[in-house]
Amino acid sequence: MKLQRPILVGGLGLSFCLWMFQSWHHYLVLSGELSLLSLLAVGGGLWLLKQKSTKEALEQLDRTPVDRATVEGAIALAEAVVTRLAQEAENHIEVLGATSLLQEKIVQLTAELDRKEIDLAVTGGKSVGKTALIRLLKQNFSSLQFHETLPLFTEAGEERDATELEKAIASDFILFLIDGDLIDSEFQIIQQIKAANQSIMLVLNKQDQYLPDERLNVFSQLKQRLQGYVVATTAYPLPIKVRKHLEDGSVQEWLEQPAPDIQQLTSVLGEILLQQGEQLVWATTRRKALLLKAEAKDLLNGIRRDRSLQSIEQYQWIAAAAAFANPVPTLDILATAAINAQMVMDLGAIYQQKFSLAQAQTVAGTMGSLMLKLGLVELSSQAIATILKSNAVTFVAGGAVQGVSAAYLTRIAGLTLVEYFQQQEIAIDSGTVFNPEKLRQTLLSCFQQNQQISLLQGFVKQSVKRLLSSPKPGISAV
Ligand SMILES: Nc1nc2c(ncn2[C@@H]2O[C@H](COP(=O)(O)OP(=O)(O)O)[C@@H](O)[C@H]2O)c(=O)[nH]1
Ligand SMILES: [Mg+2]
Repeated sequence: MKLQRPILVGGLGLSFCLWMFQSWHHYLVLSGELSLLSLLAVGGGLWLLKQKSTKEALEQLDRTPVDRATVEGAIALAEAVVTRLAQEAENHIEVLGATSLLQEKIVQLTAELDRKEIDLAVTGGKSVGKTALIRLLKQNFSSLQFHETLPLFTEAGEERDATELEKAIASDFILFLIDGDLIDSEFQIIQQIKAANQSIMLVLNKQDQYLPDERLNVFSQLKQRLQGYVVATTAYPLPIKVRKHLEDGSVQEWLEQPAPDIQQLTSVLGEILLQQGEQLVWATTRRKALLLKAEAKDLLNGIRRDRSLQSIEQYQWIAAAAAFANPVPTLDILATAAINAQMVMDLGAIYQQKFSLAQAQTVAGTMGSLMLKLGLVELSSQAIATILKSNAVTFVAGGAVQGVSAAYLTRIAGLTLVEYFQQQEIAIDSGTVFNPEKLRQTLLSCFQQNQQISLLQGFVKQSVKRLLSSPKPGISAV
């Protein structure tokens, strides 16, 4: 049995003796100056092998280490996207406010790198001892800023939990309190915090409420479920009844308030702040930079999507009119009109991805043959033909199926490109590599999204109206 973390010893229960027996070898090697006697003399709340535990705590923080250069890189990237946004937002009044706010935040980020105070969030369920623990910690750590979140897992619901979690993740370090075994919802939250690359320490409070054997049990369970670090505390022990038998045979009773015990926590926390305080601040700054970049990218994508949709509409009606005026077998639609290399270039330009005409033709060709291979052309022409018939628009002359299909496939191609470009990292200096496999996946999911009968019906109606109102031979109809 290998000791992964210190074991809380509250007395000499059976499990403790077993543990002693099984790990005697480990014990002799590790505990150096500790004599067996001093071990036997320990009372409740004492931790063994403290030195090792602190070292492990630092190793087990389970956070990708962040250095200053990495954070500066993240800020620079966010700044580039915000700058781009500011350029493209010029004619979009609706995002101007948000854009200038992001610009201000970018400036603040650089200053954040040298922040000295550390923000510590204390979170967990209701009445687990958050307030009591903070009161004690304040006496030990004057340079820390404490934030107690509202209690999680209450009737207030998951939405509030999410908000509180977001606040906690915005801090530099999280203490997550529990006062019993870890339940599933708590485990989920801890996983979310780790996924956000935020540092967390699990604090098992109210140790005074456990029997020694129970403590070990709870601990070994936690040990199995978590890779992060766990400490145990008693922030506000219940009073103990003391009874004294006097010589005259009478009995005196009174309540005594035991001292709290958060020593394990303070020593590990102290070590972490000393060794990693700067890194914690950098990690927070990096998270903020990533968030900022994502926000800016969202806004930018919104603007670009609007422009793209306008462009796609134009090309789709051009294709429709051409196919309507000059009907060809549906399978030839692609070859003649549907996927226009010029549209690829236009959309690419909106997303700062420059294509030469030859490249754009390759992309258009790839999409066309993909659509054929995946059976999208046949599927959609059949569906469109069925809708046209069932809507009794029989008066529509031959070519309607071709016209609507051409429009539809052009639209799918355009939406696919938009989706594809959006998923690319915002290209700051262009030069992105074309990824046909990604394009194939995007095409499929776009097709599926736009294949619902109700959507298609709407599209067919709109197209027919458009085709009938456009003067033949239509190319000028746009
Ligand atoms: N027995 C015991 N009770 C505790 C301990 N810590 C806090 N409490 C009690 O738990 C209750 C809730 O504590 P509080 O700090 O307000 O919890 P919060 O809701 O998480 O802020 C109070 O009655 C505290 O006295 C502890 O270590 N042992
Ligand atoms: Mg409280």
